[in-house]
Amino acid sequence: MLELKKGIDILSAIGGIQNMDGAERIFEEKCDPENLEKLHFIKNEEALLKIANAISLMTPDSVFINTGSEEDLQKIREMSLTKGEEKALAMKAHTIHYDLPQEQARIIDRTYYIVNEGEKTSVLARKILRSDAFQYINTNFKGIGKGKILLVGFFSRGPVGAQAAIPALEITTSTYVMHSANLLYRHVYHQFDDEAERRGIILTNVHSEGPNRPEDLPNARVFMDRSWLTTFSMFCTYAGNTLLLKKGNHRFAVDLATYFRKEEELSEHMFITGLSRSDGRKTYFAGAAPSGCGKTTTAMVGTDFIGDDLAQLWIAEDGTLRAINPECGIFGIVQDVNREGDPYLMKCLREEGTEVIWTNVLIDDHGVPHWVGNGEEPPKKGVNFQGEWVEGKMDETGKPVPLSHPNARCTLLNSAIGNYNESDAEDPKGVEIKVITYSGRDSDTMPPVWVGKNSDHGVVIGASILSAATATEVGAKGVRRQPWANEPFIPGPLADYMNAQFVFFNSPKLKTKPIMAGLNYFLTHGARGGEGKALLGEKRDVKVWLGWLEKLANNELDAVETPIGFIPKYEDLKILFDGIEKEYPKTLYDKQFAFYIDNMLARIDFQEEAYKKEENISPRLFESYQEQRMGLEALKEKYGSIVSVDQIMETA
Ligand code: SPV
Ligand code: MN
Repeated sequence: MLELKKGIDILSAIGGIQNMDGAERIFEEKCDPENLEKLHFIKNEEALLKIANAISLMTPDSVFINTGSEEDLQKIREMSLTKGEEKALAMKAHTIHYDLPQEQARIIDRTYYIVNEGEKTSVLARKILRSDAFQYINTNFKGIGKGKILLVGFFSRGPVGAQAAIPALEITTSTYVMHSANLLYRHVYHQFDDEAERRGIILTNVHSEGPNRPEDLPNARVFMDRSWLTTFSMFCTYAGNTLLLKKGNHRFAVDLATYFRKEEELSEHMFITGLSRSDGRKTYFAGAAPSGCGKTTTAMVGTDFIGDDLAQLWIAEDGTLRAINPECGIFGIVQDVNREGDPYLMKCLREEGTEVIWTNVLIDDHGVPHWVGNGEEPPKKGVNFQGEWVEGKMDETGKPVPLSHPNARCTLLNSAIGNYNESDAEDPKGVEIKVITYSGRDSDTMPPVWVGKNSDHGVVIGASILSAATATEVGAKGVRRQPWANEPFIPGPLADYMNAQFVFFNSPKLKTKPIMAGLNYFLTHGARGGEGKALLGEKRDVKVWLGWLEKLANNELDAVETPIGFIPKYEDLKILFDGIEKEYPKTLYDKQFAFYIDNMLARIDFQEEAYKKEENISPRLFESYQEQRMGLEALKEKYGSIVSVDQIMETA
């Protein structure tokens, strides 16, 4: 069990400021009159002490208070250009920021939870004892802000007043990090005191890039103090390592939901998007996918886009499942974003009118960004994440350097995106979620879409996500388990998190239960009797899978019952494919939905074995696996190891 405020508060212990007099003294020393006045508007003492101690710890030359006013936002844009963390591009309001070549993703080998003696964490996570973290921060972080301006911003993770929204401080010497926060999070400087009071907690994030040289990267650390809801990040710039309002605070939100709001809230690595029909019916989805597996793309398929990365879910008074996006912008992967698949994003990226921070893409001689898979003619040279680039450039190991890094991203406001439903996204009551999806990068086993038979089944779909490594983590390799696609962000034991999922989705308080589905866009021809790694599906098919789920959630069609859950009938998909003007031959359906029973059984064995190694995993998981296994074995006995949907229907 997690305990808050346990052990020493490292920030205040090293900062050394214990009371408001001390805080005021350091504010007066480091703030000019204008910034001092801005700071004086904030009355919450916990926040002020955190800020004072961050100043004392990092000893910057001065402090800039970011109120979120247009003037302050503009100041930060200008500071970033002057300092050189960003450069202006040809398009108005577009800039480029480069992370060090060796820091193009989350540095999971240098990311730790700070724990107290005896505290359990996820077996997949790294942890560091509080006393060791204290030493590290005291040695490496103290004085890191010398010669720099420290920026302080007041944000909310979610619309003001939403039950799941949490106020958070971003304290950083990096203008790029603060500029990104300005686009990704809601400023609540004016409501900060009230929100802190209402929620009873605040989250604190302290970062400095330091000298930002490759030689400092081995010393880079991301520390998350679970007990004091404070993050520390040093010697790095990639937003996933530094803008800890995002994944750092998401990890705290997972803890808070799991240990303090069980049966009330969940905190998920999910997009939120809706489908509206011409008759006014609107159905919202929340969907999990591991980083770099098409979450943004799926979210953009909706007519009512709300968010592409994170969702805070809760059971409302009326028994519905509600969700908010803690963010208000996207930090999206640009690789393979093109006119055909992502028209809304392309408009933001290629036409004037949107503020965009680009990272780690190629900039040509005309100040225009380019990236892999954009469907345009690529330039022959430019500057990218590894410096000067020419076509055919090799790295030191003789591997070709791609035009842009596969984890290169663009940061922009959701309100710039054509299908964003801003009024629903800003509603503190959240949107009602009727469909939950879980997906991974699975080349050979699961069909494009299937739906759990009940809540337990649904939870097990989430628990069983499996995915190939992507470029979003430095050094990641191979295929691995990705429970709920949230595993990199679950601080405590997986058993606790899983238990909270079972309790939440089976709760009698949840009167309108969502359907819970698996999605897989990554089946290959090779895995279905053909040749090679080419995918059986295309990006535009996502509309069909979501469309089918929309109809199912609204009780408009029946599905085929199978041991793994419900799958679509060919005729229903055919109609939906007609809707996107695509041929959908029965032969393709047969390939996509045939059961390759041995693969499915091997998958169950693999998951079961892994979960058996962990303590206290709910028996519900094993019961569900066993039930699926028995059903699959019965099919195999009757039809052999490859079973068509027609055969499955015959059995039913
Ligand atoms: C992800 O990798 O899941 C992201 C980007 O959304 S990061 O900020 O690195 O987490
Ligand atoms: Mn993510």
